[in-house]
Amino acid sequence: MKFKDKNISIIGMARTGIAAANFLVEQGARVTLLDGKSEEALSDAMKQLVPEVNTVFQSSKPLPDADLVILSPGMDINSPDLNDARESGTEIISELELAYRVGETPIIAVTGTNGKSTTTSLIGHLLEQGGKDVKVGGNIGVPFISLVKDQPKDYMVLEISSFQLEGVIDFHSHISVILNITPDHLDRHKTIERYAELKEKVAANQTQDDVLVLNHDDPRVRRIAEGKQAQQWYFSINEPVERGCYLKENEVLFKDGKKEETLCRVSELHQALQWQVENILPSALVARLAGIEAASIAKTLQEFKGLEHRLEWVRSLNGIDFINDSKGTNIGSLEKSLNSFDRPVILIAGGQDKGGDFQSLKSLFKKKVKYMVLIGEARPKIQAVLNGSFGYEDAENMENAVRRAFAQAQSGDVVLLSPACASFDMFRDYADRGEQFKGCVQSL
Ligand code: UMA
Repeated sequence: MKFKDKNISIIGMARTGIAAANFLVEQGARVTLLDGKSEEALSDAMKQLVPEVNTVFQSSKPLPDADLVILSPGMDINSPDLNDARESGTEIISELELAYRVGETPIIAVTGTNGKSTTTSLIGHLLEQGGKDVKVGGNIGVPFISLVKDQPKDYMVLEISSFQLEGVIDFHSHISVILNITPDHLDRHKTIERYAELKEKVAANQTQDDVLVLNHDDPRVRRIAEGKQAQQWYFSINEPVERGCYLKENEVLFKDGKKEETLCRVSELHQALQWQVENILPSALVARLAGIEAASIAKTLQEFKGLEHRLEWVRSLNGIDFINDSKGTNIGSLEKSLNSFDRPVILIAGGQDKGGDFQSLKSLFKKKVKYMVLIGEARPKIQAVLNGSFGYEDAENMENAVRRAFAQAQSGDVVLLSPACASFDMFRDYADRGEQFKGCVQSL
């Protein structure tokens, strides 16, 4: 056991840190789990730990005797708390790297700014329904390390974030998918260039036996192909590609360089998926490359209903559709969601700002949005962009936001919660925000 008797400091006592700590104790390591929060605030989290884990509160500084430091995604690798460990040459890795070093099953890694969760789930589902033995996890909510004990035969399908990629060294996936790159998490990564570099790391260690799936329509993603050894496949909603999946009128087509094959018709899909064709293309492509038959892909796609909190239809009332897109936490996501509708939108947006540039959405707002209800800390920033040119009002909680949006809507309109911000100023997380929205909509 390579971790036996090693002193390991893990930062972050939430899902990732707890799973990593319990795993490493089982491997015979001496584990210290640290968190900046107080013991009182973490009392529930502590109940999930095996007794051998040593805990330290109100500190994110690894112990001086650590042989290895493991970071939860929420811990910035550039934090000054890691300076001593860095200076003493202690290895600092993310939980993603740790789990990679332990696991043996080939990995399918999905990253990008938007659509990761839908694509990851859909790939997992397509593979499973096609007869493969897979597990699905990562940033989607199930730490990778919690999956390695009982490994599937065929694939680990992982959603990967830029936070997790900060701390990888050897991480290698058999199939890497990069969906899109638009500004996000700039409060942590500072520049879009740094953010894009991190996303690119998902393909850095791939060899010619591996596969790299890229979005042909996104110039930032297309550039990643340069100098990569992996076999390159593309997806596009705009034009045919030689090797990959693309949209032609109503059909999703697969081409392997020679012949074309129809995988599904968009009109036969669930409404939520019709709004997300961009995610269907890479999912179907990966499934096909993993050996799943076209007929099986078509059948599974027709049955898939999309994910909760991602363009999720909640209810129709007086001809108004209410859509929960709480998982949309950045500008690119809001842009995609607004473009899904050809009906007037009453938009509920705002929350904790992540450094997004709302100015870039101004012309899209004019085209698509009839009225806006603003929530959360980002309100002044969004108001400054709207600059009185646009109908909007503030709401101090979700109930008021939903009531105000409903009051402005008419039959044929869409009330869309797509915040383009993080949720933590008003809610536990995006799921809590989405649940509250749905609850308020149901009680109208
Ligand atoms: N902490 C410190 N010191 C710090 C920073 C954080 O002690 O400097 C502590 C906090 O006090 C807290 C803990 O770390 O107690 C939180 O760690 P965490 O945020 O990594 O929480 P986890 O529950 O382990 O969730 C993480 C991912 N969180 C983030 O990336 C912020 C989850 O992604 C992921 O689902 C989970 O691991 C399992 O893999 C969430 C997310 O928002 C959904 N991801 C971002 C996104 O999708 O945009 C990247």
